Amino acid sequence: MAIDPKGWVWQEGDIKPWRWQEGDLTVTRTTPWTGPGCHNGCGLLVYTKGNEVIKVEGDPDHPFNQGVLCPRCLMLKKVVHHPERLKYPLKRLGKRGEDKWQRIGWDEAYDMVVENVRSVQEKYGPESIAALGGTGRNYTNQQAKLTFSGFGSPNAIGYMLSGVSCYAPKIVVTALTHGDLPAQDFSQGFVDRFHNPQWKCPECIIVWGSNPHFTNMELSRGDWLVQCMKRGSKLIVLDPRVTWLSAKAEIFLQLRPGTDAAIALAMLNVIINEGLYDHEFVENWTHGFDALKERVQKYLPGEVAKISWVPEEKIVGAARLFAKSKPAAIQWGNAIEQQRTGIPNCQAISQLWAITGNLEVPGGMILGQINTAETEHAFAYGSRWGIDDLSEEVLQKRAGWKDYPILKMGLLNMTQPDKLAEMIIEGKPYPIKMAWVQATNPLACTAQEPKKLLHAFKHNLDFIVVADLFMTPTAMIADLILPVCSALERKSFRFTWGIIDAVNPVIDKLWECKSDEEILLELGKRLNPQAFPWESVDDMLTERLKPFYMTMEEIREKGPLLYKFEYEKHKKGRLRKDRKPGFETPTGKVELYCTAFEQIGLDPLPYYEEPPDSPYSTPENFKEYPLIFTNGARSPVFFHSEHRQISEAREIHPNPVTEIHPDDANQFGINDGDWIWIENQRGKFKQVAKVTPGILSGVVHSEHGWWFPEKPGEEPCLFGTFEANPNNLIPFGHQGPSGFSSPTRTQICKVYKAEE
Ligand SMILES: Nc1nc2c(c(=O)[nH]1)N[C@H]1C(S)=C(S)[C@@H](COP(=O)(O)OP(=O)(O)OC[C@H]3O[C@@H](n4cnc5c(=O)[nH]c(N)nc54)[C@H](O)[C@@H]3O)O[C@H]1N2
Ligand SMILES: Nc1nc2c(c(=O)[nH]1)N[C@H]1C(S)=C(S)[C@@H](COP(=O)(O)OP(=O)(O)OC[C@H]3O[C@@H](n4cnc5c(=O)[nH]c(N)nc54)[C@H](O)[C@@H]3O)O[C@H]1N2
Ligand SMILES: [Mo]
Repeated sequence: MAIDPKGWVWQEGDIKPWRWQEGDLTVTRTTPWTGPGCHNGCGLLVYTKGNEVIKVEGDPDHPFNQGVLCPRCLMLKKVVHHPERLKYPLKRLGKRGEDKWQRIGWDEAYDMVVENVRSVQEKYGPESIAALGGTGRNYTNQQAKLTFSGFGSPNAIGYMLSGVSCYAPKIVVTALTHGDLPAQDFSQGFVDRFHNPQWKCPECIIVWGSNPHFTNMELSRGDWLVQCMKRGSKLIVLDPRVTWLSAKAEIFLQLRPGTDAAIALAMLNVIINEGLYDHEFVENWTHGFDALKERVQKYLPGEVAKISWVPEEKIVGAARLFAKSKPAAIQWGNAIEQQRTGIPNCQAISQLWAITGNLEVPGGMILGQINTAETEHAFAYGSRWGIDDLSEEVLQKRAGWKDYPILKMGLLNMTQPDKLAEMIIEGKPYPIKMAWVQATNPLACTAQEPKKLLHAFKHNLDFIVVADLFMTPTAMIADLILPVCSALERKSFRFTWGIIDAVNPVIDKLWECKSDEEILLELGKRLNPQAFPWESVDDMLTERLKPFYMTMEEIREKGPLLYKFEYEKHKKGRLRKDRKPGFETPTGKVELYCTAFEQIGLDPLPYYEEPPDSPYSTPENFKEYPLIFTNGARSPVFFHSEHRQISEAREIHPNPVTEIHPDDANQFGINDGDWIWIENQRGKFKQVAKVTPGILSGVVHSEHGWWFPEKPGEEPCLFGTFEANPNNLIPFGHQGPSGFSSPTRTQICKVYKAEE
């Protein structure tokens, strides 16, 4: 192990060069951040011949993935060289959605953007330009810069998922109560990983609404969890579906979707009332324990069993096993955020690790190196890059700013999606007139009730640009399409959770594609040259690396670098900006009672509330729609709406699948393999039924992100995207009181056989 004075650590000895020759193949070391999409940035060895990718392998020396790859990286060459990649800038001919295009050059494309930006700025003001983005990846901070400095608008990262219910609830809660987002300690702080003598294997891991060996959820990888299981970690799993992990769990809580907060509060009740918490940690390092103790009294395990449909003894057993295991960690997934109680869910679950003294200990939950490195958290949606170019007056026009004080706290520099949707659809409080759509596919994937958005896009917007790798249902209604490079054609860097690594250009750019970085710089220079002073993308990246005290050459040479890691940082003054012991929160402690929430009129303590649509909150409606509807569990071969055109992926996963219990299937006359409609008061969609005892009776689960590249693109078909889209059943406007989280996974529905 080597360490430099700046605090970066790397594997000493045989550092491989970034590129070498093996026979007639060239091997390049890189990381695929992005597209196609994913948040992780694993270490790759890409074998090429000329400008063609021959194969992709995992880099065994990379501390992040240690040679392990998921199916999507193994298919990477198919994505990169796919004949249906967007190849040239395209300008719309005919009506929106007619699928008639003219190939144009980049100069003309940039001119079109500049002309439309100027026109909207003059007629409506710069805030009427919204930049839409999807999940966090390399383009995120670039889009912030383009929107703030280039368009002059505060509306960046318009992530059209109600309540930003991915990652944002976790970021908000942990930023305000812990000072930063902790990860489960699977040894990722050390270059020698599981062999590092400081690390301990968690005795118990709760997997809460997550399926990590399919998803490699943002701060982790599924195979790390498996490594821990091999070393003895016991599992507790909370999921309405049987998963590979739940089948190996010590305790499996097969819950009714949306009741997570009730269970977490009941577990806190058991741990507190039975005195199983860490008295020393609670006394010295937490704020508000007595208030929490009082709050949890009403969440009796027996009562919560009725709400959650999980037997009482499992709730009590899970609380005891977790509290008595030292150390213990929690892998929390996206399911807990896609509920209206996403914020209290995150509070209650994080309090489980806090009061049991599992924070900042080996094998527990560890805070990142981000604060201490005094750099931005690259994964966080909406970076601050360029924000100083906005006046306070313009900033205050950001969608949701006046409604949701959390937006003003600077934790996330992004718009509130439900408010942005209102602006696009209803023009209130002011209209959106131009959409810059980069790395997102709202019609197929993110947007709720997407047909409304389609209508508004077509009729209310003056100009729509889509920057993507592929033609998508959303791109189909654009006025201008910009073809974007894949990760193997770009030069950039990746920084997530303490690892910094080079993204090397493995092959020359294909066709006339440009990287997101090039588009940012070239367009930025045309819009506001002062704010984009760099001569080249290299110059721009060098500037971006300054906070890391790194150069592109250094990163490329030394390979993946980790920021030096240590435990118990709160005792050493390494978590607070003033360098005092404690956590970077208003009270300096882990806030079980969130003082920031109190100040803005939100409940400072966690609570449970029924989902807006449920057997108990809308019993009348439940007679008509008698099943609980959850959705969105990931497939290992797709990333959201991506990879549907890759034949290997479709061979493994040809059609969208809805899981239903045999008892329910029987009752509604459905056989395994039938196409079925899933419907509620807002709409319907069609998927293939998988009749399985692996799902809780009374619950159905559908997949999201489906469209069919093999179907016609022109309207009304739009690659069949509305046929199979669960978002037809899910509303905008049901977000939580903080503006964050939404009841995406907690709807009700009925099912019946489709006619054909
Ligand atoms: N292969 C692949 N990997 C991905 C992605 C992808 O599209 N494909 N997407 C990435 C992104 S952006 C995200 S956010 C992550 C998500 O990653 P994860 O959170 O790990 O996984 P999900 O598959 O979204 O959901 C996990 C489980 O939640 C369960 N679930 C459904 N409703 C509830 C509920 O109410 N309560 C509880 N406790 N569980 C429930 C589902 O049955 C499912 O098994 O994955 C990331 N990784
Ligand atoms: N019903 C339901 N809906 C959901 C979910 C659910 O669980 N249920 N999950 C939600 C969640 S958590 C998320 S994060 C969203 C994800 O939503 P999105 O981020 O929109 O999903 P993707 O399909 O990954 O990406 C959209 C497009 O980005 C392009 N792309 C990928 N990488 C790049 C890049 O580097 N640059 C550029 N310019 N383009 C790129 C892809 O080709 C693709 O067409 O979906 C959400 N939608
Ligand atoms: Mo996500």
